[in-house]
Amino acid sequence: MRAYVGLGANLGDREDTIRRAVALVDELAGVDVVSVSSLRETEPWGPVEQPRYLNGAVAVETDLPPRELLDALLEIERRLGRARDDEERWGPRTIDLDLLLYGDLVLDEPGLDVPHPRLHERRFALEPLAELAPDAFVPGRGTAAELLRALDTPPQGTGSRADVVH
Ligand code: PH2
Ligand code: MG
Ligand code: MG
Repeated sequence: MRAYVGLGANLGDREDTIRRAVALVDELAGVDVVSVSSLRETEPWGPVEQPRYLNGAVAVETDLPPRELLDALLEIERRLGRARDDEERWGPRTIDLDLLLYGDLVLDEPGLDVPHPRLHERRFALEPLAELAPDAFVPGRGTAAELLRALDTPPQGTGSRADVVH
């Protein structure tokens, strides 16, 4: 199954943490990272004042069912020092791994909402997804490229090449 995982960090050495997260995802049994997007510096979205994020995404090929993939991603967040209990919603984090898409599956279960419920409205998630797979289909909504074009927020990261960390 092809799945897409969003990557975000705005505390500590963001790029190092994201690179380590990608390596750990690739090391998971039953998960291969097949492509990694550029990492973009993005303005924090949401009500909390906080540092800028580095955001990206990876495409994975996986045999794991979605719940097992999600649990493995949460375990990697913990290994990289994230302590969810101490966090505020929408607040800063050392690493955030979000299951954006899992094939064309639609799930609405406790803790497991696929596609990611806010993917279609978030440039920081859609931009790297569209870079990896412009035709990736967000069930019920459209392709990544279409959703990105439909956003009314200005481009981030790609607007200035200096903002894109390759
Ligand atoms: N994640 C959040 C809240 N706000 N803003 C950006 N730009 N990128 C993120 O990954 C992000 C955010 C909490 O999950
Ligand atoms: Mg997130
Ligand atoms: Mg998350």
